Amino acid sequence: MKMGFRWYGDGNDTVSVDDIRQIPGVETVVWGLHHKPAGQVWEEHEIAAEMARIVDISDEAKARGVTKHLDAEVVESVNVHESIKLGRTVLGLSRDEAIANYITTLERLGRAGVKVVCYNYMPVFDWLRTDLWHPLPDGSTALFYEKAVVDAMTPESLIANMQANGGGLTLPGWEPERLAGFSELNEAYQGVTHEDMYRTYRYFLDAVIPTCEQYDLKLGVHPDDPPFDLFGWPRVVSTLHDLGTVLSLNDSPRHGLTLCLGSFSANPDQAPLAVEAVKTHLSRIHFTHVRNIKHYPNGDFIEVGHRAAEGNVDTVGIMKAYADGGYTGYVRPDHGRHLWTENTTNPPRPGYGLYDRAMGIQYLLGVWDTARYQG
Ligand code: DNO
Repeated sequence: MKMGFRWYGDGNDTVSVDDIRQIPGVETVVWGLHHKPAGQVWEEHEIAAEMARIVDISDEAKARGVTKHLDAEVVESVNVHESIKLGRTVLGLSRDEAIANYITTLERLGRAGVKVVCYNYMPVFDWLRTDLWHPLPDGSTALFYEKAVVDAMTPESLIANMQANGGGLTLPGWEPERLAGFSELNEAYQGVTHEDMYRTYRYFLDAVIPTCEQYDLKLGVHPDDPPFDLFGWPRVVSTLHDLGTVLSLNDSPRHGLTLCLGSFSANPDQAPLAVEAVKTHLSRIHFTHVRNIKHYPNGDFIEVGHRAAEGNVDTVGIMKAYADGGYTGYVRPDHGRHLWTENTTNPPRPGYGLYDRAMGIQYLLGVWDTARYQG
């Protein structure tokens, strides 16, 4: 198992690579080119420059005696263009052009030494919360999903809300280019069924998996967040059953999961199945996000610290299942709360504060080490 930490890049994150290096146990920086719209090819020089920022130790750090190297083997995410999910030309790009561009990006990432590429297959937009800075009594803040707000809102008002909440930083999955084409997309998704989405998904996998075989790359799909349909658009990577269906679309071991147990568990019916999801699909889990959320009876949920007792996700059972199964993929903590000085002087990217994720890692590694030690 290799522990990672997500980083959005210089000038795009309040955390630095040197901060990440200080966290015990972290070996991998999970990165992306966040300015690239879905469908566009990633340039070789951009890939090389970003990877160098992660892997290289600055002269100043070298002078301090730093020797710990971080690697850049995991990319999150290379976003899938809507034309691929819809199976037709949309936003000015045809499905086959978008797939050709995706393949070029995969080839370049593979040649540069990347091992795992995370992506999602959600229609129109990525993750969704109603309050990115929900205050908790102890002074911390956290991402919050209020069901009644979503039920009462139009997709347009939700978009405006997420953009206003981003603290000036573009949120991944909520890129202006993606949202600019919103009406066209909304129209294009009318009448699209879950079966249609699985059909286009199989077509996509059949096209890209040979490149993964060639370049020793693994693809990991991230579950829908939240894991249920929104505004009538079909989400197909939501439940334990869906994970089985998705994996059956292509038998190559290169096609696997980025199993985010927080997203998966946002559905209260599925949360108790999180450990089973790990055990069932262990050999196809290339990357995993382990975090905790707390459900409220009215359908709301809030993100909490990683400790199992804080919420409804059995983070102990999950890490033990990985350890007992001899998991060799990548792990990262996820979200948690915004704490301490972060909330007042240096607001992080929503869900990506330094402290709760760093503490979360120590908790996850504690369970892992204990399970491995006890054999
Ligand atoms: C949110 C993240 C997602 C995730 C993508 C993967 O914080 O978990 O944006 O990176 O869905 O494609």
